[in-house]
Amino acid sequence: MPAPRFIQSFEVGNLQYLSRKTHIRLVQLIDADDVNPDGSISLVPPYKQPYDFVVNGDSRTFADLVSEQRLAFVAGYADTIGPWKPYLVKTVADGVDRDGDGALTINDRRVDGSTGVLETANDKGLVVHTWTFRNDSGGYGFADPQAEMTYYFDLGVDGWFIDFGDTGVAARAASVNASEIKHLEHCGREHKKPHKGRHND
Ligand SMILES: [Ca+2]
Repeated sequence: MPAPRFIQSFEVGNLQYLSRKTHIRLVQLIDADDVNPDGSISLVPPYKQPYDFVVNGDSRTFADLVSEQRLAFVAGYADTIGPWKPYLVKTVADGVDRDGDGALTINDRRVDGSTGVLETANDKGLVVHTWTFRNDSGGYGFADPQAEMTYYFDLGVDGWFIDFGDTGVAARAASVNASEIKHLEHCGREHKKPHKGRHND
């Protein structure tokens, strides 16, 4: 069985075009400039909008794409969304040194749980991959990279971008969803959610 393949883009128009040309799964990547202390998403060019929106004078931002209405729009041409992690989990910089190292970093942020984007995307039939998990770069709200990864799997993400695969495998095994993930991998994830008939060509 061939390995799963994905085509991903931070733009929209090319994915809409490809949705009429290929059965390969398409991923709408969703970027941002930064995350604000209150957990809201910071949108500053060139990380504010899909570049084809910039060119076309379309005012919609990356953050607009994760509203309930716009996730339905994305589900019309893509199988998967690939949002940056802070779109899925809200963390707040509240000045508490949670890891006790005497310094305030992103690791210390308070983890407030799901933003709801993951659940809404799933409701629209979209698979969710998020990024990027690394051993050598602190996570928002987590000092331990493996704990951060397990948290996202517990929440129900379907996949992630990771530069340290061994940690990812261990984090996945530790997730409360480990048995379900293993079952889905065994059975194939091609049609976790029914397609909506866009591949009729
Ligand atoms: Ca600290």
